[in-house]
Amino acid sequence: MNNSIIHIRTYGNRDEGKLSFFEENKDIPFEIKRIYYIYGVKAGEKRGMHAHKKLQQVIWCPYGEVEIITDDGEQKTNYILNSPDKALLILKGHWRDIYWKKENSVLCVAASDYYDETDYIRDYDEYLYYIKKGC
Ligand code: T46
Repeated sequence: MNNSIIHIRTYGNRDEGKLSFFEENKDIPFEIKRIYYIYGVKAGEKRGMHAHKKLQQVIWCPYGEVEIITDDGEQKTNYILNSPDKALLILKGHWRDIYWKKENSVLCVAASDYYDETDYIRDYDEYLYYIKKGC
C-alpha cells in the first residue's frame, strides 16, 4: 500500500452547502486516536521535515492551500491539498515537507496514534539510515 489521495465522501450542493466525512476502518485504513490542526501559518513557511516510524495519518486542508512533498528515501512525490473533499493518506516511514502556499490555510490531521515524540525521526540522514536498515 502506498501514500494516496483520498476523495472524502461529500453530500450537498452549491446553494445549500456541503458536508464531507470519513470513517475509520472504512474510508481510511486505521482507527483514529488523535485529531489536530495547524493554522495561523504565514504563506511561504515550511513545516514537517520529519518521518514517523509507526504513525499513519490522513491530512486535509479544508481552507487554503498547502503542498506536501513526501519522500521514501528514493523518490519524492508532490501533493497539493486545497479542497475540503480531498485528503492525503501518509503511511509510516515517509519523510514529509509541508509548504504553506496561502495565508491562513488550515491543515487538519487524523492520526492513528497518540502523540509520541519517540516515533519521530527529525534528522534526514538518520531517516535515510533508518530506511536502509529496512525498519
Ligand atoms: C505531521 C505534521 C503534518 C504535541 O504536543 N502534540 C501533538 O499531537 C502534535 C502533532 C504536536 N505536539 C507538539 C510537538 C512540538 O513541540 O507541538 C509542537 C509542534 O509540532 P511539530 O513541530 O511536530 O509540528 P509540524 O507542523 O512540523 O508537524 C505536525 C506533526 O507533528 C506531524 O506528525 O505529520 O504536523
